[in-house]
Amino acid sequence: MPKIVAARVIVTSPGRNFVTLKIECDDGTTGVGDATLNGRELAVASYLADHVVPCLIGRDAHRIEDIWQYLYKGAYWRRGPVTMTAIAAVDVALWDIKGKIAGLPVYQLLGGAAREGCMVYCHANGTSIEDTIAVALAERDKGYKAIRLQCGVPGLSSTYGVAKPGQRYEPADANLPTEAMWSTEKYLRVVPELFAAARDALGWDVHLLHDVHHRLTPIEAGRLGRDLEPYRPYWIEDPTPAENQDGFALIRRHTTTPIAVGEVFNSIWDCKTLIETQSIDYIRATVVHAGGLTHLRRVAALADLYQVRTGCHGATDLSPVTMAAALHFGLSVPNFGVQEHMPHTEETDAVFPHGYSFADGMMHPGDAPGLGVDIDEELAAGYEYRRAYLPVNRLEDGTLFNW
Ligand code: GCO
Ligand code: MG
Repeated sequence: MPKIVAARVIVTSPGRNFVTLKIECDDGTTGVGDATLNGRELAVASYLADHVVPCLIGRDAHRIEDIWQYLYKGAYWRRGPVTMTAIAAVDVALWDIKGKIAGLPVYQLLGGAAREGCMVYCHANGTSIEDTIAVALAERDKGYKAIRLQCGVPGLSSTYGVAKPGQRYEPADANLPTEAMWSTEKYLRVVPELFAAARDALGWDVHLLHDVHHRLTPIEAGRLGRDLEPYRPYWIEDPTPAENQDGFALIRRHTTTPIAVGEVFNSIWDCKTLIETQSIDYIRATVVHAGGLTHLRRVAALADLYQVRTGCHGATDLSPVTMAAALHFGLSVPNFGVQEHMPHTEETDAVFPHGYSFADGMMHPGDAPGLGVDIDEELAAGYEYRRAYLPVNRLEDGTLFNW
């Protein structure tokens, strides 16, 4: 048996913060898992280093399910983003180790390729509709078959999903949270105009997506979904906060626009009602925040019973280790829908050398044994952690609102 002899938590900031767990076995085999929880990184680093790593030493790295159950049930305190991100890091590192020992890419261990590649969607954003469409046209020329559209809202100085001029979109951009302003009325006017302009410019052969980022009430979301129906969006994402899951049934009563949700979910219990009541079409829970490959495959299996497809979160705050894991997952599950793809910076890519690739709108994890991704610890050591928060959002009268 490959015995776990060491596990290190590596915090690095090549342009943004990432937490990585590296597990080492007595035969020299190593595996990596992403443990990044945007804006709360050190909480997971401590959970791992102080509470999980001591329990791993001496265990058989092949017993992935047993270790998963040990960390989940054995902690007594179940679920929650910090716990489930820490468990995910261990789980993914163990799959990496198992693949390396077997001499097979992880997707082969998960049942093999169920398709040729994973369709990915990219981001097109701009302060105006025109700028957003120009970016979307350029992204389509790169081969993307699915594009997420976000534009500035006239009357609001900034909004979710729109980069500052000349920069890439990076939400966790400040030492203390910056404050943005929100108006649902102004927002609801601009999105249908954006989609109308996009269909005029891009035609009908590309999937168009949009992220509402938890900002509407269910009835407002129903209205947006209905207003967008003529433009046939692939989905609207996070139309309303998902704590009250009954709200999604209300959205369903008013629109046939497909609904995606789940990037902040961390277990199958967050997904269960929404899936079983067929209130959603795509589940966006991710490998890193929902307990790793072992648990996300369980979510996918439940979703498959109800024809709900996957659409995993893949923003730049999820490291290349998660991207690799997501592609092994996406290639192998029967009910894959689409995978989010926000390319990382060159600095990040250099710290995490990887074998996954993009061609013709699809991504493939590559065929190296294991995940096909690693962390260059020497390079990582040169990038010191710096605190970085997501913004907060207020209504125009100052009321704190959903970011
Ligand atoms: C997305 C997400 C991100 C999140 C970010 C938070 O759909 O990609 O909504 O933009 O805001 O990952 O850390
Ligand atoms: Mg989102």
